[in-house]
Amino acid sequence: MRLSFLAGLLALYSCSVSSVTGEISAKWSVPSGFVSTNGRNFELDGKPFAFVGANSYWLPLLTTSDDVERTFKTMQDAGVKVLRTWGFNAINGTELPGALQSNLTYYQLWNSSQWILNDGPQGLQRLDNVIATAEKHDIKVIVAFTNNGSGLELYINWIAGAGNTHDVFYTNPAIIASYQSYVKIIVERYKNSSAIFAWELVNEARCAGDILPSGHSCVPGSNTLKTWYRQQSDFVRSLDPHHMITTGGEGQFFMSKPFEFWFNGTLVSDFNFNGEAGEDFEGDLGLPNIDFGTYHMYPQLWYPQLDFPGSNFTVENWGLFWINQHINAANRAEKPLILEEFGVSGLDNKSSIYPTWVQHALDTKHAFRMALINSTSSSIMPWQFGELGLTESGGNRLIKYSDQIFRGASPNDGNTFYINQTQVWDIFTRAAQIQDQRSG
Ligand SMILES: *[C@@H]1O[C@H](CO)[C@@H](O)[C@H](O)[C@H]1NC(C)=O
Ligand SMILES: *[C@@H]1O[C@H](CO)[C@@H](O)[C@H](O)[C@H]1NC(C)=O
Ligand SMILES: *[C@@H]1O[C@H](CO)[C@@H](O)[C@H](O)[C@H]1NC(C)=O
Ligand SMILES: *[C@@H]1O[C@H](CO)[C@@H](O)[C@H](O)[C@H]1NC(C)=O
Ligand SMILES: *[C@@H]1O[C@H](CO)[C@@H](O)[C@H](O)[C@H]1NC(C)=O
Ligand SMILES: *[C@@H]1O[C@H](CO)[C@@H](O)[C@H](O)[C@H]1NC(C)=O
Ligand SMILES: *[C@@H]1O[C@H](CO)[C@@H](O)[C@H](O)[C@H]1NC(C)=O
Ligand SMILES: *[C@@H]1O[C@H](CO)[C@@H](O)[C@H](O)[C@H]1NC(C)=O
Ligand SMILES: *[C@@H]1O[C@H](CO)[C@@H](O)[C@H](O)[C@H]1NC(C)=O
Ligand SMILES: CC(=O)N[C@H]1CO[C@H](CO)[C@@H](O)[C@@H]1O
Repeated sequence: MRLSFLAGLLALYSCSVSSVTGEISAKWSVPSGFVSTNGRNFELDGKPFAFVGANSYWLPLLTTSDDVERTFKTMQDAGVKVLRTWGFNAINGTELPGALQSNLTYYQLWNSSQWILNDGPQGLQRLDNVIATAEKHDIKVIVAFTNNGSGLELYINWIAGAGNTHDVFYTNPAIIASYQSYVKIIVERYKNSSAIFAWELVNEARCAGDILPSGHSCVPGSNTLKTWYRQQSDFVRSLDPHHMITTGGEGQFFMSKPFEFWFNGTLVSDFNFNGEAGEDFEGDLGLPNIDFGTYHMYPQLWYPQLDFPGSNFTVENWGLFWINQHINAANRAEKPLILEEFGVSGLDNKSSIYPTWVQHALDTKHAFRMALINSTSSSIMPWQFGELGLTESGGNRLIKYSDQIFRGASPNDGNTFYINQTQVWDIFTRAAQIQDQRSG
């Protein structure tokens, strides 16, 4: 069933329909300045909204408002319209002394099965500043509620205790209640703000974590993640009728005939298509309160064996194939799509591979059901946006979880690109101009 024709008639009314269940979730009169969906497109104040976005998880960790301001100015000048950042920063009680000393941002402090909220100047007030500065620069923000590893496993360790598997996060009622009490605080804090683009349930959910393994009940076909996505998206919708909601998933499929690839003379079942990771991209996208699809793309990391003789695809071609699979699925679901994270390491790899990926993602004509159609395109958010000239603490304060600010440059995990790397920078600023011309 499809009702997208209605949305064209009623500019203030947008609705999405799950073809799987036939359930209807109508978002009545989205307030002005709020981004919503209209069929396969995003829409802002009744006009199409296509964009190039930025990922900068470290923005709320900065301690200096000038550095936040400076970063948003660079983004705005580059044509960035949407920022994705973390709405979580949880620490262990044992980490508190170091956090206080280094001015590390933290929102949740775990020292028992009940975390303590920090909404002070070193806590949520830093996220407030990021959202307010985004608004000033006409940039919308995607806010994620927790993270696959670091964030989610604190809930498991403190509530369910040691010896549990990663997937109890999705099923343990006390963990779900604790997660929801945090989500409620964040959503209610910013629910009136047009600077929020969308809520994101978790970054990169999988059955297994980086530390804890998966249990026996999170398997292909168990719908563990889909059930959780449904519960949590319904919960967020009950708190906030207007902002969009998405999963934050990497976009793995659960296909009845999963793709395989040749490796060293053997055909290998591909975890991105066989449901083993936990997601079911098409099924999840069909949920009534999942407004658009997200997918991530790191073929270089996911298939290190690609450099091995006897594999039958390249990093670049695998990316084009992955983009195609998601565009086709989003066309079937009649929902918009964001390539929400992607990256390769090395400047040469970036400047040779990104142009083809970006062009393919942004393309609005695709072969679909044997015909060339006006397709959903895929807005893009490369991982990750870099800023130079930061002033903070002499520019070398340790940032939690991974990287450092080095000589004023924001954290560089190998995928970061900066304005001084013009060959890469220009790929995205040109793409931003194309997206801008398609927007109202
Ligand atoms: C954590 O709990 C212990 C024992 O309950 C207490 O002594 C300690 O002060 C707490 N630490 C923090 C950071 O709240
Ligand atoms: C932490 O912030 C305070 C107040 O802004 C400042 O005086 C102090 O130097 C900062 N400490 C570090 C380690 O950056
Ligand atoms: C947090 O602190 C507890 C108690 O000190 C410890 O057992 C646990 O490994 C720490 N880390 C995480 C991720 O829970
Ligand atoms: C949000 O808007 C509603 C209706 O205008 C108002 O009652 C409420 O106080 C606002 N909440 C915040 C947090 O600004
Ligand atoms: C690699 O080979 C497998 C098995 O023949 C095939 O299913 C798959 O599509 C191939 N991949 C590419 C990118 O050509
Ligand atoms: C490839 O296959 C050969 C022969 O079976 C084996 O000796 C070799 O270890 C394999 N290489 C890898 C990287 O799996
Ligand atoms: C470029 O990509 C190739 C193929 O994945 C990889 O082997 C190489 O290390 C990359 N270069 C850099 C500088 O990261
Ligand atoms: C496809 O888009 C073009 C340009 O926006 C428009 O003229 C054409 O009517 C559309 N075709 C269909 C089948 O919607
Ligand atoms: C650009 O800035 C980064 C970060 O400071 C630095 O590592 C790099 O050498 C600079 N120049 C180029 C061309 O990448
Ligand atoms: C499985 C998975 O998605 N792992 C990611 C979890 O998040 C960390 C960053 O916190 C990434 O490095 C992992 O790749």
